[in-house]
Amino acid sequence: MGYLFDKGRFGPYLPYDFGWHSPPFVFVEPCILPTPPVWWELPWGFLGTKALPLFYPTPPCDFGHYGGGGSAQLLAEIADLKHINIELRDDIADLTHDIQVLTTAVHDLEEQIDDLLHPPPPPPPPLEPDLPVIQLNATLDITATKGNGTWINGSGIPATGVIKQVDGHSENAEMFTYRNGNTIQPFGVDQDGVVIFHGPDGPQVVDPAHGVSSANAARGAVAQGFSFDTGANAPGGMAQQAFLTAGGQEFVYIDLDPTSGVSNLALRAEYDPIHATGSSPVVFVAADSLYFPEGTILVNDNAGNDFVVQNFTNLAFFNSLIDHDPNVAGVQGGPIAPAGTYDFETVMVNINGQVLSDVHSQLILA
Ligand SMILES: [Ca+2]
Ligand SMILES: [Ca+2]
Repeated sequence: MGYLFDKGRFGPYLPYDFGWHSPPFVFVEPCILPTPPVWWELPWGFLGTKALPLFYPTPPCDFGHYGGGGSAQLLAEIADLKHINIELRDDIADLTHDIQVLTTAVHDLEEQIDDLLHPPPPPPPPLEPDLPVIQLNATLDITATKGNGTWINGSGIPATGVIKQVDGHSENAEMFTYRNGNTIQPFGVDQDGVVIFHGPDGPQVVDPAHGVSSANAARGAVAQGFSFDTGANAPGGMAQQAFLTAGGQEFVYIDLDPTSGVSNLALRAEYDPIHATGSSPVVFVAADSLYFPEGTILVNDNAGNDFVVQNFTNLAFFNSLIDHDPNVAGVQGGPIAPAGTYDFETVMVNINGQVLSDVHSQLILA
């Protein structure tokens, strides 16, 4: 299909050769032909399989100034003679419309080609399930205390100054202290939500500035506490026995790698009143076989009650597992609680396997 414009308003001028050998033309006689003429090259594939170049006038231009009725008849006769399909159009509005249709079609095709050449990127991975906000300088739920503002564990450890996440009746809390001394407040929280603590390396020494009145060469200067409560915001919740035997899980990950790398001793809670020696019926066993055979009971003196299990751990307990010289292959021994960076993470998983909370801290000893 080619479009010719005439109807007495466009002049009798025909482009040379008029497309018998070259593609069909849309021809508009301008009052003043641009020099050189303006050609609009439309791509192949529209209006059949032929290219469609256009003359177009330089506005303003009086189309009505030219032509005569004879030109339309002439064009029709030529078209008939040459067996080409020509549609005579009336006015420039038709041409504008046609160009708009073509432009839209070209744009659509360009978008399709672009989609083929540049497929969209794969969708992002699913987001982590939303975890409760990490609360800093928080206080243990009263069910995880002796009722007098202290942890159930130990004697007189304040229930304030913990970090924790709470989901319904579950509370997952951690605390760092100068052992037998003051609570340590976080240095900061990194972009991944890891709460950073600073403390002294080496054994517990007399440190009045931090409330430590006695030394203990067999313990690191910093103690790491954790508390799992399945009956917070009472009444309600599940007893530890019901929670753990129904598939609920509680994990403690104790990093024993002094470097910025992580090598966790993974502990998993088990309801085990036979082996538990503290006020909690829960013990912690090796959750994997990295350091001990999986299932080995490692911590059985936990404090707590029917709903709570809590304890304080210390890097001195695991000193034989710590590689004091990362520059030499194998594990080299050395003094307790060596300077370094130790992650500490506590995780609660509900009976349906969904993570309830994940409190992740990092203790930097120097
Ligand atoms: Ca580390
Ligand atoms: Ca080493």
